[in-house]
Amino acid sequence: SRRLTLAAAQLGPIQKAEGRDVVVGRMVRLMETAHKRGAEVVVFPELALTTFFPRWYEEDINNADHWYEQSLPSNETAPLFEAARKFNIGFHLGYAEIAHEADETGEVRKRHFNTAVYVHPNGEVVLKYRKVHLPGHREFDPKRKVQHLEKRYFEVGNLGFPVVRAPIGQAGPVNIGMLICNDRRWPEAWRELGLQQVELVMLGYNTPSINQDAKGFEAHHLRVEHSHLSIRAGCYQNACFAAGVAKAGVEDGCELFGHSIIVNPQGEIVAQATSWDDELIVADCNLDQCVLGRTTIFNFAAHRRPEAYGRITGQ
Ligand code: CDT
Repeated sequence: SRRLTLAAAQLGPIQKAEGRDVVVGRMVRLMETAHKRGAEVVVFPELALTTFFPRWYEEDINNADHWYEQSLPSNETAPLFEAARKFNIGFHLGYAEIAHEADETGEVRKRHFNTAVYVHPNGEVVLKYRKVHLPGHREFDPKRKVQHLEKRYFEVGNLGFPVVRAPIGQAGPVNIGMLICNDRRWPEAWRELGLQQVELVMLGYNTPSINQDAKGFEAHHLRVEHSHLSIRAGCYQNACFAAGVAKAGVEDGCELFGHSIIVNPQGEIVAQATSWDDELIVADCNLDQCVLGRTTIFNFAAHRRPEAYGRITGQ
């Protein structure tokens, strides 16, 4: 059987004033723990290197460059790459990316994305994804106690939903794909990965415990429930594993709900974080479990009916 020892490395809060060196030190310790527990891959959250900065308004986005990575690795992120090599462990990292590249008009300019990469133990970036579903708003909203300015700080991802076959540990080549935070709530995003036979979805998130738009229509306890529901359904309906990994705890007075999970292709939670701090959860994943769904009820070639889905495909 194809077995993969998968670790999800939840991060506790990162305060606005905290430097990347402190965070990277915490992450390296989690990688060491992951290695000791036999993990072959470790998944870190969305925007793992800093506080969840889209809660802070900056009038001129050019003054916000310090939140982004200009290159990977950099001096500050190099210890992650060194740890990967030392512990022979692949890692998934969510970060804010500045890229100098052409836009749809062909003009080369500075662009900002909410990005994730999977890095092989040898330091090679094997897969990159840029977040497609950006929640929140673009302008300062005086009605909100806490801003959620992802639409200000990021462009919509332009890489689609790639899946690559990457060598991971003893399992050999594994079909890996990524989603970032809000993407997990969109079945279309999961299906894009499922149609490429994804076996492992790496997914980081930063989700506030309080939904400021709820106005009494979403009970507080449903915040975590909706996150888990989305990930479990995505795994079941696309016959894959996922590591859903949170940034957790109170960042500068704003609470993020944690509850990181690893889910199997039956939609079962096989590991769950219990703290709101740095915490490693590990699961032994038998990738052969992806075969049942893929060859029976979710055999897309046999049973899917795209001709009836015109509204979704825009045809
Ligand atoms: N980071 C992220 O995408 N968070 C969203 C919360 C948005 S609230 C405006 C999420 O879907 O979890």
